[in-house]
Amino acid sequence: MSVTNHPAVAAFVGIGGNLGQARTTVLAAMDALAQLPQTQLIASSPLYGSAPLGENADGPNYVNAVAQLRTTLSADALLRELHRIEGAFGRARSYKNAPRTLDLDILLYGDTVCHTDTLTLPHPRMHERAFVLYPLFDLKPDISWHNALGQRVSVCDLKAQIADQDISRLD
Ligand code: PH2
Ligand code: MG
Ligand code: MG
Repeated sequence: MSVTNHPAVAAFVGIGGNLGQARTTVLAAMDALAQLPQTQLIASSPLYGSAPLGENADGPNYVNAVAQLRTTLSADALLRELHRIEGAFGRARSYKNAPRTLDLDILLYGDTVCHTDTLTLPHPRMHERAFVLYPLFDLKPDISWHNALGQRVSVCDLKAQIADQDISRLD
């Protein structure tokens, strides 16, 4: 791994899984994030359980959490590392929203707004998902970012809008 002079940014990573021992996997994924080069794990959210959400989404309930990182990896390098960790936990890629052992998504990477073939930032669906917004709120209740329309949105306002989604905090 080459050392870069990329400035340190705060990155938030969504963690989820619904196959196998999902709770154990999510906790192990936190440890794997803490081991990443050029990266510190700043905070990890509580765990949440919820039914699979989205088109074709099925299988057992998900376990989800969010990790806050400080990293000098570029967003692309971080994404590569996340894919590597997913692979180490047996992640297979079949159809969109297929059940999975481990999903690691970059939600926010500093203030970066981008849309490429491989990465869209902020995560294009995070604003509508309780399983992202609840743990993100736990970590940083005052966080806000720009959505795809360039409007500033806050986790606090968004969380109020998705209050109808069924989600429970796991202990
Ligand atoms: N991830 C998906 C699709 N649906 N539902 C829940 N509850 N949690 C997830 O992490 C999740 C999902 C695709 O990444
Ligand atoms: Mg995902
Ligand atoms: Mg993913």
